Amino acid sequence: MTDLVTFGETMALFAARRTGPLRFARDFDLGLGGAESNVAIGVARLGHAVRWIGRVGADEFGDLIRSTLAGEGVDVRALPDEAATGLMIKGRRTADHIDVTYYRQGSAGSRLTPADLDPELIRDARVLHLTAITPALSASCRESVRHAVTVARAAGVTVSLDINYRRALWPPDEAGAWLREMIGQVDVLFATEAEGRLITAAGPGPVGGGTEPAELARALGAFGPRHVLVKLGSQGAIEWSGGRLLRAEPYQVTEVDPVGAGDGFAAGWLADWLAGATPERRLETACAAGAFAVTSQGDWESLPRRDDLRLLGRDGDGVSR
Ligand code: KDG
Repeated sequence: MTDLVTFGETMALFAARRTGPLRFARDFDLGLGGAESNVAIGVARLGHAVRWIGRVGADEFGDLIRSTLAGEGVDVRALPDEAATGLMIKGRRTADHIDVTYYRQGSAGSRLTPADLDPELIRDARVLHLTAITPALSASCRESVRHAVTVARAAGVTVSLDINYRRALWPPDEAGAWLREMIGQVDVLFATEAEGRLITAAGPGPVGGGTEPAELARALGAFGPRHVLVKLGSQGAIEWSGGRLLRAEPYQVTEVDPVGAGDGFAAGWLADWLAGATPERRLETACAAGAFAVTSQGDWESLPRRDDLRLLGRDGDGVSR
């Protein structure tokens, strides 16, 4: 049995080393990024059996994705496609601002279809983890999400959704409408405040969402999810579960690259949910994993293993001997 199954697009990622306009970047680090595969790596590092499904091109980048995920202990189902692997470019316009550009239209990853998702692979898992990036990629990707959720729900598999809103891929009203259609079928919802408001502001619904994060979390819970996680950045995070509100403070770390923090958070929470940790512990682990994610270049490279979690102790002196 797999603990968690996920699918989506993973791209080759070129990250500029130099700060300034991208056209002057000269040197790039080559890696990979994909919200779902970032979570897969994070959950695998925290000790669980994870499977990732997606399409990749018959190119060097497809091989990079296959071998990197396998090296991280993820069971990779990378289906070969005639289209090229998508690309993501990270420029550092200033030391504090990263510009992400995608070259993913018609990419291998966007050509995933429901037929690529063997129902047995979904039924075999305890959690199906999704993001709302996938439905924004193509009609067949949107259908694939619907198919996977139907299979998961019929089999009693817990459905997790991280909104991960990408303005470059679809406008807010379209994303909001899709999310409102979907949210009633989701057990665990991850959102930033702005993402949560895509749902509560998108039309008539159970409640308005209010201005306070706690009110927003409750409002999102009224749509159906059993667990609602609202990420508050420098304010930490809150969780609304079973009528109970939990709050966690952020960990103070030096931020090098903020991309991937949300995936780290989701990975930490899901790993501890799978491990049967207390609600307080899993929210702490989520915050810690999210904090680790920003401590180095790359969307997932600095995600923690179990042993690393203690390094962020709130009262440590920053040295291991
Ligand atoms: O959360 C980080 C991801 O966004 C990144 O790794 C790539 O999936 C990606 C996307 O669409 O931005």
